[in-house]
Amino acid sequence: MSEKDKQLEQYRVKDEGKALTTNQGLKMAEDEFSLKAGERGPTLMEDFHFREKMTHFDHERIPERIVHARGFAAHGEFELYESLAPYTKAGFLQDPGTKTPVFVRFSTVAGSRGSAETVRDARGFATKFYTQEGNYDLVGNNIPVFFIQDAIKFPDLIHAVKPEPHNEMPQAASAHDTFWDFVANNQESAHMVMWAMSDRAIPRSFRMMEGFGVHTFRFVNEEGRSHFVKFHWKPVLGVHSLVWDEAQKISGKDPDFHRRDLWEAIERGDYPEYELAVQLLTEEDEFRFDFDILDPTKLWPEEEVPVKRIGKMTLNRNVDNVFAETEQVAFHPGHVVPGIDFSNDPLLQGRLFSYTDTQLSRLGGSNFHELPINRPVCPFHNNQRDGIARHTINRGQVSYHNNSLAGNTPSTTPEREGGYSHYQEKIDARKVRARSESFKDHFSQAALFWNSMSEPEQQHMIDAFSFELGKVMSSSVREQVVAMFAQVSPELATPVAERIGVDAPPAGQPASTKQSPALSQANTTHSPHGRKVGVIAGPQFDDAAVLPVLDALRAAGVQVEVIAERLGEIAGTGGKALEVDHTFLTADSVLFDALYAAGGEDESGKLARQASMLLGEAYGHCKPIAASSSGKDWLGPHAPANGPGVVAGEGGEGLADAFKEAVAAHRFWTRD
Ligand code: HDE
Repeated sequence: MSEKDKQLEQYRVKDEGKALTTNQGLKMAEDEFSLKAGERGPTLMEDFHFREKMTHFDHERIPERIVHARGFAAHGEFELYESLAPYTKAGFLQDPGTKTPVFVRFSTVAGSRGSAETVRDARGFATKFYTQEGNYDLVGNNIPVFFIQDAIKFPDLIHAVKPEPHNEMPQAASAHDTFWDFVANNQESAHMVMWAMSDRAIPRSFRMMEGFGVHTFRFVNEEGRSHFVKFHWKPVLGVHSLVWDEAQKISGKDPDFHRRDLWEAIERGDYPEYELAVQLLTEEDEFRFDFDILDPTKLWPEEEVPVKRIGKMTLNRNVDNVFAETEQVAFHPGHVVPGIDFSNDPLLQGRLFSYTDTQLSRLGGSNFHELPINRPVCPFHNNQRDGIARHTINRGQVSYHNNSLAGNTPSTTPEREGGYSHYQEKIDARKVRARSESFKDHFSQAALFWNSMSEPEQQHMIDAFSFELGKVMSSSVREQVVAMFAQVSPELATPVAERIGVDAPPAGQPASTKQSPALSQANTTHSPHGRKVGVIAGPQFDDAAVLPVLDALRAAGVQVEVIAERLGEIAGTGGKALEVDHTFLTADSVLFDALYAAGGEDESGKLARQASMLLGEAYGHCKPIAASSSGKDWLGPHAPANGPGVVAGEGGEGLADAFKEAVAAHRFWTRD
């Protein structure tokens, strides 16, 4: 049990098997009928039980987060690989092997709390490290840059992307006029829009996306020397995505697709893992680049500033209660520990105000740090008092500093003994409302991203821009957007213009010819581990051919689920049985990474047709397909046996090996 888990244990309650009481502990003899004047008469004011139960219910909801309302979280631990002492004095980054409890919340940004999860959007990736020196929050996204350069524009951005105020449409989508009007008139958004229109914005799984701290932060070591640092989370399973048509269909078939995937992986012990990595720059390097390192619309190309992997986070426990933990957790980029400090990135500076402020209304007051999920695992003492729902019972007479009555305690801690002290950066400046000249190149890195994409990734982006702008009613906005992205690359803007009824932009040059191969998902880790394969079968399937394939898949970390005409068991020709997980009513090709047509008898005369429909859609989404025995008959014009990524054979180990390889490849884009 981690230290955080032990702390949470004090607050856990099991109601099962207990007597039902009021909140005052009174056992009740009746809980179904309110107290009435006669069996058919009006309810009485006196009914304290009814009033208490109903009042509590009436107040069950709290305001959802202004952004990132839809989220899902899990507990885990972070283990350090190597000491970062040369760069930072942060206690949890000193000794290799140190384990720190963590709580991580993943989220979409734009949708409301009940919205679908596979929408096109950035994903939040917020981590709370419960360190011995206090909580450290790394509140990041799965995209390394942001739409705007200055926090004062955040309300404008969010107003533009949220449902339009006059009709509250569309939900959890950027494909509408106000978002694209904002983009065209705030051109600093160009780089992040490129990411948002890429496959990164439709992740296959929370387990398969990167996380980024986005801003430049500071590490400060024991000698007071500072380095600039960018934080990355690298998923061990690699970075993988859905395709857009599939993502939209999943929104209907399973709006909980991402949380289900995370929940199930943790429940079956296949714990999601991410490596924490840092990019480091010395103070002297600050002006070495063709971009400003304080500009949050810029990344540090991994080929120019190496990414150093410093530890691994493992998510190994689901929450006990989503409201108490996931909903009430309060992240804040200003929750730092000694050795971690801020840069002057104007976006970060504004965030340092917003996060505490928003909790005051969301969590109802200033004592949200006392909620079990938010409490540090180390002691905390100060002279803050009172407020709504105060839990702590501070004893004694003194609640001010300086004092003599309590020996001037609680006392401050000198920096050399671990007290937090801000990095003493020298500032010599005028007070101005302005943007630095060095922040004004909005297109070079947008072009870098485009140039770094593989061909299928570029095609997906053209499709995404065409979809989103296809939903924009204003032709003026569509024209402005095309003109803007023509400055990134005409290769992108011209085909989009054609599809959305806008004149092609004048021929021009891309804003940059640079590439960063690390940005392409084509270069990520590929493994069958973590994938979900649907096995379509009927009674009298060839068990000698099929079962070894399923065993081999499971041994490679693949989740295997059987789809048949009805639930229960189906027996194979050799008498071995398969437990059915889904019928054709509850399964759909979009819920699987790959399908295996395992064959069997078509008792109803509908099996072959239903199987072919699933296989045809999986083929259309470029997914791996295997077929053996009579399952091969279910292939056809929509999923041809000789198509790329289709392995049709006799079953057994030969088929298993070829299919595992296909599952690892994830998609076969040449079908497109
Ligand atoms: Fe946030 N952001 N944000 N944000 N953000 C919130 O805080 C804000 C930004 C991020 O799972 C809010 O508690 C401003 C960048 C995540 O609970 C709010 C600006 C990045 C989460 C807020 C930004 C993020 C939030 C809403 C521009 C990536 C969810 C509820 C200056 C580095 C955390 C809340 C969770 C949540 C403000 C920009 C990440 C309103 C003002 C850049 C992952 O305070």
